[in-house]
This record gives sequence, C-alpha cells and structure tokens, in this order.
Amino acid sequence: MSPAKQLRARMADTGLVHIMAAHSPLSAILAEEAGFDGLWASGFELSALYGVADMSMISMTQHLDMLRAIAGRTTLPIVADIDTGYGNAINVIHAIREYERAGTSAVVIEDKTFPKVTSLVAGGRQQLLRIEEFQGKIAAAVATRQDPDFLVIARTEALIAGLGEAEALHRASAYVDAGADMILIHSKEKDPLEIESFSRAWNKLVPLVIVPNAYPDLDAERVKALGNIRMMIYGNYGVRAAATAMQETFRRIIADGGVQNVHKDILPVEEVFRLQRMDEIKAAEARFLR
Ligand code: SPV
Ligand code: MG
Repeated sequence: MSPAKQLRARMADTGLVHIMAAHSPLSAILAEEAGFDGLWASGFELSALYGVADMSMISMTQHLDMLRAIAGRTTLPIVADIDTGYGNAINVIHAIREYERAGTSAVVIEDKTFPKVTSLVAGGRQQLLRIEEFQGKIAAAVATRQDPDFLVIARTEALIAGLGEAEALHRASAYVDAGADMILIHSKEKDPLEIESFSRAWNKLVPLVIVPNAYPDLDAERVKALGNIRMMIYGNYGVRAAATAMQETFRRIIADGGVQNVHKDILPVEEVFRLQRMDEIKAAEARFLR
C-alpha cells in the first residue's frame, strides 16, 4: 500500500489522524516511535531550525532535501507544507511533481501571496490571493498528481487575515469547487471557538484539517465531537520541544561549570546509537568487513 493510500485508510478507520511536525529525520523517527499517524514537513519548523523567520526564506530545494532525508528514515506518510506553492500555478505544477517524486503523500497549499508572512505572528501583514488565482493553483495540483490517493489540501488564511468566517467559508467552498480533497482552516485565536464555529458552519462533505498551535485546548476528544475534522497537525511542537530541552541543558552546563549534572538527564549515547540503527551496522560489519 502506498503511504498516501495508508494515510487515507487510516483516516477512514480512525476518523481522525494525528500528524506530528518533523524538522529532521531524528524528529521523524521519534514521532514514528511515539505512535503518530504521519509527519508534517513544516515550513515553520525548518525555518526555525535554520534560525530564520517562516517568511518564504527557506527554498523549495532546502525543504525537499530535508523531506527526502526524512522519507529515507521513516515509513510514515508525509504531509508537506508547501506554503504558497513557490509561485503561481505553473510553479505549483513543478512543485507537485517534485514533492510526489520525493515520497510525499499530501501537500498543503495556502492562499496567501508570495512571499508569505508566518501566520501566528502578532500584527503580521497577511495578504490573500484572489480566489480565482488560488483555485488555479489547486486545480493545477490536482491535475499534476500521479497517484490518485495523493491528497491536495487547500489552506485558507481568511481567519488569520481577519476577514471573518463568511469569507473563510466562501473561500473554502471555492477551493472545493477547484478540486481540493480537504480544507485546512487556520486560526491564531487562543480560544478554539473560532475553529469550532467554522467547523459547525461547514456543510460540505470535504473534511477539514486543523493545526491547534494557537488554541491548544482543542484536544482530540473535542475535535471528534465536531464530526468533520479528520486531521490534526501538531505544527510546531517538535522544534519547540527540542529548543526547550537544549535551552535548559545549555543553561545548566554554563551554570554548573561542566556537564557533571546534566548528563544524567539527557539521552545516553546508547539510545542515540539505537536510533541510528547501530545494531544493523554491527551486523553488516560482521557479515561484510573482511
Ligand atoms: C507550519 O508548521 O509551518 C505551519 C503551521 O504552517 S503555523 O506555523 O501555525 O502556521
Ligand atoms: Mg507553514
């Protein structure tokens, strides 16, 4: 079964899939071991990893390189965050070919202008594309995919841009008309009410995707009660968790004047060896090194 088919099957079986952001093969391996259904090749996470803002500064090549490295070390389906699609509908055609070839099961394309501004920043200049132009991008993605199970997810930033629920519903419907398989509705409100209200007002069969970064109180139980959200993406939790651990550990090493205390609280190297599949290397050494 292709990873894309696997993702669709899992959604049908469980009603809701849990997708963890990955910014590296190591984070992908850890997400797979933890039991997530898939991985989010997050633009925010990769930008943070490079120490730059999530504002179209990471190139498609950089994102694809990391995605290929991730795909090489996990069996989980990958949902790629391709931001605005790297240009117009023609660029989207090129992007879909590249991402599908790289082993992606789904892409999310957002209806902002290029260069995009990261969604959650206070006072962000959020400009949306004309609806017809974005419909062209979605239609181009759908027409380009080779695997019919490959998901084209249209993301509207209407709520992020402060345009209100009616505009968000209008845009989401237009993107369904253009062929989107799912709609990602994003919000930066701390209160999940905005998302719950959209979900209740959404009367199309096409299911919804959410990224509860700003509104963490919307847990899986509440999401399931809404009935039409099939995918939850934990969009920046990997890089924030990693940065939290590094910040604390590095601070303690400076404060303690050495590693005499922190070494007990971090992964032993043997665990890193396990994640690196050192046992396979040992077996290959015994078999082939002569
Ligand atoms: C990402 O993880 O890159 C996202 C989610 O797009 S957010 O940063 O909340 O917009
Ligand atoms: Mg993103």
